[in-house]
Amino acid sequence: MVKQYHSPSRAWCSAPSPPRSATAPVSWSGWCVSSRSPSSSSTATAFWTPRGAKTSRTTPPTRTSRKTRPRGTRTDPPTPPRREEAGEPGDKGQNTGGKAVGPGGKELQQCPGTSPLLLSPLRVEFSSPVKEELIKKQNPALQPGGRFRPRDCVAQQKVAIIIPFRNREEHLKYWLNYLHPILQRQQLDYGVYVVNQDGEGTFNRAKLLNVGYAEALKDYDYDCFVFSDVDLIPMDDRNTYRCFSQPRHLSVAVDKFGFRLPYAQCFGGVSSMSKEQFLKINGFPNNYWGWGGEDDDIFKRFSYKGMSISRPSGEIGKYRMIRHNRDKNNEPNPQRFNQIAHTLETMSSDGISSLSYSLVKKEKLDLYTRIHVDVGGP
Ligand SMILES: [Mn+2]
Repeated sequence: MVKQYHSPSRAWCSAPSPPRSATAPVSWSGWCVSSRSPSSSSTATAFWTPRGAKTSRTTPPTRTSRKTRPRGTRTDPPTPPRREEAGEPGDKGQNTGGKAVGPGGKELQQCPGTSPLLLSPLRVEFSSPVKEELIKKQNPALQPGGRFRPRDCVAQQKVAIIIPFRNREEHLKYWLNYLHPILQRQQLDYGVYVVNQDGEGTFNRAKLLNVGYAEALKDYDYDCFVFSDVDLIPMDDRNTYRCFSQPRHLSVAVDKFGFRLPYAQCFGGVSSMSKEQFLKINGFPNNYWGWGGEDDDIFKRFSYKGMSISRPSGEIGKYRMIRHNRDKNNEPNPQRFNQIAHTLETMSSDGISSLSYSLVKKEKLDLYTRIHVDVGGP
């Protein structure tokens, strides 16, 4: 089958970020690329330069060397992102449930809006693979299924982290190794769900996310959902994996895109939303088969329902992406432009309300809950 386009916007997106290593060329399989029609891509602009010191509320000690900082070349940050690093009134998903009792039989207080355990910028690298045994040893507080809750306070939110997955075991180990300590420092009551699409059929990221939402809720009364690609690691633990008064896009400054937002409507990579926000848009579309478009559909769902997207600053929202080649059976979906054009008409009928799948297996492993699902085909 001949692909109709090698979209110009894909090339446009690659421009700001020259390959960092001299290893095999990386094919473009990242999100936030080429899903929009070529005609609209010319309006895409970077939001800000990552350097903006005034974008963060505090100036914590920097652990990464100055040399690793990206060079911001743009000086046109016309649309500053909303900043809600410390909790704000009206945040959704407050954990106001029953009284919890701590180790000494004392009643626990709610955790503070900003965790005192945060380390700020972190060193992230993918040079040496990690062993699962070591990750377990380094995270002794984890409960079966990759669950955790703070020992000394009641977490503000109950967060399910959902990862769509197939054949990326090495990436998953990096993710678990980096994220578990971060999420614990963020004092979240959380669980990690890896949703594996069984079989060799065309990949369907958004449907896997819907499945993760549904299956996580069978385990626990989660009120916040973070949807993350397996190859994205945050470089600053102030980028909290929790929910806000608006749906949030967390991966705003990825190394692969030159630490900049590829375009203003970008919603790919890592995002968070409360249960209420998710239900307001009827969850995610189930019929985006193959690569691309589903994240733009989700963005449009939120705007049609009158919600705006919140984002951390470009400094706090930095990420590293694990380099990889394009996956098999995840070719660009040629129908995506047409599909995105009809989100308004389809969103009420296609979503969590119409989700159907067959659960093959659900395993509570030491570091995460693994869901095996047959999502069918186009
Ligand atoms: Mn990727």
